[in-house]
Amino acid sequence: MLVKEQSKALFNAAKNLIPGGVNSPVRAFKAVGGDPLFIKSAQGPYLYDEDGNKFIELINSWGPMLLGHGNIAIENAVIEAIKKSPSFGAPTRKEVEMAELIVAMVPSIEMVRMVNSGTEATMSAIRLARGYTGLDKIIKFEGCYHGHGDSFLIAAGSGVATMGTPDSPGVTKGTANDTLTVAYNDLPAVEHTISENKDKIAAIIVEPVVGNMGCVLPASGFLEGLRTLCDQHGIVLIFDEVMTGFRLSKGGAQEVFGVMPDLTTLGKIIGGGLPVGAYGGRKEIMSHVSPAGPIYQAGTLSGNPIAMHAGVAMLRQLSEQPDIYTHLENISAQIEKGFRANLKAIGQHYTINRIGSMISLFFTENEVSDFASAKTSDTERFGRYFNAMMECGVYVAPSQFETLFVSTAIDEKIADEIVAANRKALDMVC
Ligand code: KE4
Repeated sequence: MLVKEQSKALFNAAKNLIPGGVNSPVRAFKAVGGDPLFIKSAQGPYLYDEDGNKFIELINSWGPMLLGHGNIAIENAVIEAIKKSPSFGAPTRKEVEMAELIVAMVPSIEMVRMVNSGTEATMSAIRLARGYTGLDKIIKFEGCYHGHGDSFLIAAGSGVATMGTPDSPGVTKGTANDTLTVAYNDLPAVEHTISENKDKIAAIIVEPVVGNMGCVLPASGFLEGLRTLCDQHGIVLIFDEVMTGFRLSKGGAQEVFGVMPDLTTLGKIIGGGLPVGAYGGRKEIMSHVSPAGPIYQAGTLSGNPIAMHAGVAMLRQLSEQPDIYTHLENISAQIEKGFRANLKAIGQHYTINRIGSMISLFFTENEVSDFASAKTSDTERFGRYFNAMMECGVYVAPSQFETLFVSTAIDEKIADEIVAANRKALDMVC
């Protein structure tokens, strides 16, 4: 059994000071049971908690740590930057470098604005789409998460597609009325929703590969179909690549699938572990953003020098070392193969979805192609699996509806250790 005394004491103290004892809900382990571990440090593929426990980790801080922990180029960049003072609130050379890199790497981006989180990026992109089109409604997909902006905290109503209902107290009915929610991969339902809301829809926002219901891939033709519908109806197509950007390829999902959105939102990897988000796209749309245009958006620490130094150091490595993605594909394929062999060995037919270094093991035998099918997973058994993997020294995401991320710090030997832990944990819970 893991020793958790220090984490327990810290969690008890934290709960009196911070809502739920954490600064982001998923960290509280509510979906899997047990108390969260407080992490002290990390190096390469390993996390070390306050009780000295060591874990191979497959969370990558929910995506950013694509190159593992302790990347020297990023560390040196941050040290260089901090000696010049952390922040000026004025434009800097590094922001121009960052914008040049993003425009060079992400195929559809001609102009980009830096913000401080994925949520800020998606909130801003929606406001821009609404301001640019003069229309109010947006379409999102059930099970896709775009941060905690009011427009996105909307549950799907009953039926194929309907007015959303607030998914959180504090979100107004008015806001919910402007968000239409449709099942992922259901192109006919998108078409139906557009026809039911003629000339009212400003944008469709989608995770081109979903990470937030577990890993779910777009059906063949789905993204292309969204592009066609947006062209036909003058709707702004927004790819939320906060998770897939720079992970699935240096040009993200849009490069992998060859479908170009009008706007792209970015986060996570873009900051190399520091708080950074961005939104960008066609110059014709982006030029409407203040102060170039009338659509307001601002931020005290947007383009922060420390974060820009870290982000540029991250993106330069991804841009200049394409073998990073070959390594991620090979190691992730090895892990998937091992997981499939383990399931076969124990006579389980659970579903595994994977693309590049995004993997999900769903505790259901159904194909998982949308939120309804993802929710057929046995989340109670997943919770026991999560805790069994921790006991076996592997830290996976504390929710069935999250994705595992492989970093370049994981080599073949460590991948074998992950597969061995998976087999032990499956034997313990199945
Ligand atoms: P942030 O505001 O958390 O930086 O980004 C929001 C966001 C936007 N779009 C996508 C596709 C995202 O995955 C996210 C955030 N992802 C979650 C993990 N599923 C962050 C973890 C957390 O909430 O603590």
